[in-house]
Amino acid sequence: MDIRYWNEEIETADRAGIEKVQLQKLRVQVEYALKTPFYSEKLNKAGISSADDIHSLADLRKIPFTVKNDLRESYPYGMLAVPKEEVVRMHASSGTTGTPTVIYLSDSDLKACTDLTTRSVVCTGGTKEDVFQNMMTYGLFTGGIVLHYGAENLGMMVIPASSGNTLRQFKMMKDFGTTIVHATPSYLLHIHGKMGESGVSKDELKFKKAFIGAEPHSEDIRLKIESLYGIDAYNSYGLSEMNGPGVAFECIHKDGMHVWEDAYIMEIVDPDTLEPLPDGEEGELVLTILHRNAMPILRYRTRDLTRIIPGTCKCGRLHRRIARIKGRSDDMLIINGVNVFPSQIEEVIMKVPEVGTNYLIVVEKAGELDKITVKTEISKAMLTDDTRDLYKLKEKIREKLRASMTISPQVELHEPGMLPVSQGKAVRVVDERKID
Ligand code: DLL
Repeated sequence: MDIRYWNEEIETADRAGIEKVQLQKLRVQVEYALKTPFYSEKLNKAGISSADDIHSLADLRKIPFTVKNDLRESYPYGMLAVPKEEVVRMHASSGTTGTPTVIYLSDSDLKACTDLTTRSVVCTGGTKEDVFQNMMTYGLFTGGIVLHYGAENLGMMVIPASSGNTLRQFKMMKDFGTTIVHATPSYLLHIHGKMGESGVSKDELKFKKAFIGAEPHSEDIRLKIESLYGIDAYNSYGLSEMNGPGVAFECIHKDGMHVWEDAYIMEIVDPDTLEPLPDGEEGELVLTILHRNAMPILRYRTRDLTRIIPGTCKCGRLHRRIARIKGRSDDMLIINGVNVFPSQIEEVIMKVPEVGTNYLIVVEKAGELDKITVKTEISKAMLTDDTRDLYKLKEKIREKLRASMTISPQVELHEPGMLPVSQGKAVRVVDERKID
């Protein structure tokens, strides 16, 4: 197989080379972090008042962890390390319209981020001759625009299709000769069922590769996508706090995702004790971004569970690989690529006076897509045989959920006392999807 690099020197650097770059960059990030009220307090408490307090990579462990809530509490500009005029881009995590987690990039941050997504595309064998149809959502989400920039930087023709409008997706694929698609795995599977309706047949497409990510999926899902379309599908991992896609990507060997270690320091920790785990053991991924001058984030608890794959990859890159994400150490649900916390749902429904005290969130597969149902008891006062009132209430709850999250769940109303009550800790979520 033909191995190509985007930046051969750094991609094939040995451990000592990678660690040297990491230390240099970490020290710069600490200097930037100290300019923010949030980190200056945190770092000073930990005995770090300048980059000179970071002598080796082992000193990283002196730095306290950062969590999602820290970003929320610093909203909107509490973690900004440069004057606002130096910011050229912002993004927010998918999902909530409550207080979002927002990130900011300076011009040099954006260039570094784009370089990583170009590198990611190249490591799957993508070239400037490819036509790239980006079916990830644009908007505040990183999925669309961040990979868009990377593909464009390589010189590919980019079709900023975004998600939705399935029949047009196939028409564009046919008309423009799309060779690579970027989408969530559930969306790619979902649209396959509509190909017939679009009047386009597989033989009319030049489709060769897909980048799939933004949500957990199993090896079986990848194989299914590959065989349905007759393509290669590459797993892509990232999170908005760390610039979105381009944190870790599979290369042509599809044997785990290379974490770009000149750009991120990764640690795998025990989610309970937060102690580091050796390579090969599964734990929570903690990431420090190494080029984010506008908004440094140090030792971020991703909550994603994975392990480092021991050994080196045949592609020659020594950036270590992580296994596909096994789950999360918190209760965040990912519904068709959109992040949803059960607490957000609770907050919305409990503000509706007609709603009783017990509720249950059920997540399952409906065809290839995820389906979420919010089952809620109604209050005694609401008990009625008038189906119109119940219908109106259902619609009201649904509308409120839709307005506060970017998903539209099914709503089911139940009589008081009809939903199961657990003996111990309340079970609020039943997730019937399986990821192996
Ligand atoms: O999902 C960024 C992204 C966009 C990644 C496009 C890949 C492709 P967020 O909305 O902040 O950002 O969601 C991040 O999604 O912490 C994981 O739990 C989950 N996730 C992302 N990629 C994968 C993957 C984007 N390949 C959260 N496998 C992360 C499993 C994934 N889970």
